[in-house]
Amino acid sequence: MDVRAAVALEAGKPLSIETVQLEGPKAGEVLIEVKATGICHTDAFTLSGDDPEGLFPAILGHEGAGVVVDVGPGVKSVRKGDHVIPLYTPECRECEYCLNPKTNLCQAIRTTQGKGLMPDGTSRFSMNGKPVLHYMGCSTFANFTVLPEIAVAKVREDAPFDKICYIGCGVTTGVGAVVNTAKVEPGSNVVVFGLGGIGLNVIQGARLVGANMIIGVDLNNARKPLAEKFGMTHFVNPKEVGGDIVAHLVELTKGGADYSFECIGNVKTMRQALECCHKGWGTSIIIGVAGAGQEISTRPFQLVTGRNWRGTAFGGARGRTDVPKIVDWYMDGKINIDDLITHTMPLDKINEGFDLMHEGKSIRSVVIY
Ligand code: NAD
Ligand code: AHE
Ligand code: ZN
Repeated sequence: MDVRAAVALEAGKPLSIETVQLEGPKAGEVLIEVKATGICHTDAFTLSGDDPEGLFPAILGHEGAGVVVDVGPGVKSVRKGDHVIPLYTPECRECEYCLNPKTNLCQAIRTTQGKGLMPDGTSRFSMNGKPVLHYMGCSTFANFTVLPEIAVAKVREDAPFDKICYIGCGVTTGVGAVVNTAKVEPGSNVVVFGLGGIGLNVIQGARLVGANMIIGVDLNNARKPLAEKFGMTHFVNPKEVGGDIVAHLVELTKGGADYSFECIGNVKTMRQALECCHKGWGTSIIIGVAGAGQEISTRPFQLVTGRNWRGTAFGGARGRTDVPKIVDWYMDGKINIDDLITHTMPLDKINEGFDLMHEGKSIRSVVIY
């Protein structure tokens, strides 16, 4: 079938709105009509050419919501008409990783997914007779897409697509990093580096679990009012701190953060996030994705003296199990998504969504099909 897609033809160029061809679902796959998709910083990261796994031409987008319109042979867990959220971290419930409670990183299809292909090693998308690659197993910058059934979470039908699409990445990543990965205890002091689409969800997760101080760090002062609305108690702009940001944060927390979260993707702020943690027990969680060739560093003494350095993907969530629950949290008013969706646009204006992100004017832009 013909579908409308924003195609990443090459690194560093705007997306190109094209009609591409999409094959129907094969065994174990489902065809989804995508109703809405968020634009995450990771899409911009891959489009920039900094992603070692970035391949072109590809259809980016991994933060969507839609409806199942067809299923391939053998599909059992969803059927036509189901409302679903695509999962870039699938949940097969059978692999060594799914059977280990210590991780959410299902590896059932990771190898082909990283090559922009479906599990059978081929692409369902093509343009002018040539294959166009999938992205993170989702490719939500197309109005229809095909996914393996293990990579969709069935969600309730009264939830609005243009809001719950954000649960496909940003909301789950931020809130999940607090709840699943760090397991932040009530009364903890928390520092969040980067108050964008991920960091603000870390902040609302920290408030949800009853954190004490919630310190937000960002170069953009315009982030302050919204972050306060989501639970931030103190704001720090590193440009306005006279001197060392780490020393400033350690003083503010009277000894260091119990938990810090890096939500930028900058290896320098990753080091600051670790080093502002409390001696003896502080834990820093890396969420930000850094470009090819970047490496983190610190004095090993920081770890010898009890700080912990960890990372998280998709907030430690097991998508088919946890995503429907997060949709319930939203529908029950436990978490706020609406105020983070600052802009909406049709597909043919998607490049404006990337511009707004780079200019620091948006938190989340959502494309509505
Ligand atoms: P965003 O662009 O919305 O937000 C980034 C924020 O960081 C902005 O507010 C910006 O002003 C601030 N910032 C930039 N440089 C800074 C600096 N040096 N000091 C302080 N603040 C600075 O991006 P996002 O969508 O929130 O994504 C954040 C990061 O998380 C990206 O690297 C993205 O790729 C990554 N990410 C990771 C996962 C995961 O599963 N691990 C999931 C989603 C996104
Ligand atoms: N491909 C990159 C890494 C990108 C990355 O770390 N992706 C996160 C999700 S970011 C969502 O916005 C992730 O889930 N990672 C785990 C995985 O298996 O990809 C690189 O550096 O090669
Ligand atoms: Zn994302």
